[in-house]
Amino acid sequence: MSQIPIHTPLLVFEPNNWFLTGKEVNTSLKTIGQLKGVFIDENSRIAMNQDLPVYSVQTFQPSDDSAPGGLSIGNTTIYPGKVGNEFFMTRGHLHAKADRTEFYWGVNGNGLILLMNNDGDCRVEKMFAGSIHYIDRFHAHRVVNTGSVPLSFGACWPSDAGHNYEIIEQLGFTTRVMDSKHGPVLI
Ligand code: S6P
Ligand code: ZN
Repeated sequence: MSQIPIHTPLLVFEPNNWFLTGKEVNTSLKTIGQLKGVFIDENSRIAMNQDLPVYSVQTFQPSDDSAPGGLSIGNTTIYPGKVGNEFFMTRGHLHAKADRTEFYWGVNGNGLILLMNNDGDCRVEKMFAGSIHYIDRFHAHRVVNTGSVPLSFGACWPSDAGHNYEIIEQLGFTTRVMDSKHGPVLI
């Protein structure tokens, strides 16, 4: 009989609820109350239930190693909903080390990913179960749920990338995704 042990994997991606399970998975929730200034219609946001979940983020960083060469993986689920006419979305960020790249892949639902370069030009791609998105160096990234079911997507990025949210708070994205009687529109 073989002496070589067979281990269980570090992580499991649950296909039924799109959740990562594993010992050191970190899970956090962003609620309406935590997203001040993110949506264009701040009065509508203030009038909503502040505890309403907008998106959940799960991340796993192997052995807490943020040295160059390490990778992190995560899963984000954006619930369906709107603030005013603007669809629920992530805050969006540039990496603190802005030359770090990332992959996103769609797992469930429908939406759009916004990829904005240093000049403020936005590339918009459709996101759906099976779609794969390359986030190039120096590109801020945000995902918008334009559908009526949760939009879930996976992500894999260099562990030393970090997050720069301040730049988005100051400058915002040049493209927003609003609902209209003809469906989602970019403004
Ligand atoms: C990390 C990666 C994702 C996002 C997550 C939430 O580099 O891009 O894990 O952190 O989708 O988005 P945000 O913009 O609120 O961090
Ligand atoms: Zn990122």
